[in-house]
Amino acid sequence: MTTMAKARILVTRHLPPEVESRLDRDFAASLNVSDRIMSTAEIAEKSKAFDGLLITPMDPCRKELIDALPASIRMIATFSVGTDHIDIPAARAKGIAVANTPDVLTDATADIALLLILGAARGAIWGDRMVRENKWLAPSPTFPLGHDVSGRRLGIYGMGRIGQAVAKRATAFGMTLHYHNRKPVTADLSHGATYHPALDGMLPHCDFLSVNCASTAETRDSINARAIGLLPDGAIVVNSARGDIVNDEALIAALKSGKLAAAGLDVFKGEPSINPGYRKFDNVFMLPHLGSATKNTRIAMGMRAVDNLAAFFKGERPRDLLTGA
Ligand code: 8YV
Repeated sequence: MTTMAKARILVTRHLPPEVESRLDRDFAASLNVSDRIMSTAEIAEKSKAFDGLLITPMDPCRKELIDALPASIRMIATFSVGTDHIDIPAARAKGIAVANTPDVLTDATADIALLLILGAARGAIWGDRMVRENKWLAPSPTFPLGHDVSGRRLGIYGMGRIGQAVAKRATAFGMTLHYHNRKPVTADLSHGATYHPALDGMLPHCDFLSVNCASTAETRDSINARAIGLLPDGAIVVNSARGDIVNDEALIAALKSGKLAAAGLDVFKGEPSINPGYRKFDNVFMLPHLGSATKNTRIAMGMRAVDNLAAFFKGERPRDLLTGA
């Protein structure tokens, strides 16, 4: 009987212990328990001794890195649903398989989108600050006041799995739903939301705008000054997708002018070094990219990435293959 050599996997970041144990058991894995950030050059250099990479969105896998990868690397599994950090056409051209981790983080991320909506509208930041900093001195019927969520209109930009899960939750708050997506989704998945084939057509209907699309050449910078200008006065923008879909300067200007009543942001262009302009606003509810950040979700993401690696190195088609025919 011959024993197949275990596939050699370079794991770029520290993953949940359950996931690392499995990687250790089933692969010849190089773990990064100290969570040291590796440069692109270091990943390329180290890759010479490996068959596959398990990366995260913090490890940009642009054409430069893909082109520098040795022929031994046959698969890149990312610990994320988002794939904007990977040049998929370059990987495909080089015959490298790519897979992501959809589904398992849908609920956790949609929960965060609702947290952003509620936190931004109801004053989670200024409210917390009043109590924490002992500024809650004279309770008043007229101060402070937030904004209603129930009965208001929510526009969902991107009606994929996460957008649909946001829609499902928002119905429980009595929100009227609108969505923009490249294609309409079936009635059972849209939760009664009205479809808008163009983003511009949806924006005037959004008391709240929730960004839930992928970051692509088409969506990047699409929530810019022009788009924000199409929102009703006093609208609230929340983003739990990718920071670069929103133009920071335009959003900050709209918060400053009062065009927007508030914002809720879990993701930022260039994170973790964010546009410092956001820090000035008490009506901007911010989180450090917590969309998928629950223990169980992160374990499930890791297991899904490992499932994809296991299938590929067994000669099977990984469930979440993005480079297939
Ligand atoms: C990150 C995400 O993967 O799935 C995505 O696209 O942005 C997140 O879930 C996570 O923060 C990386 O550790």
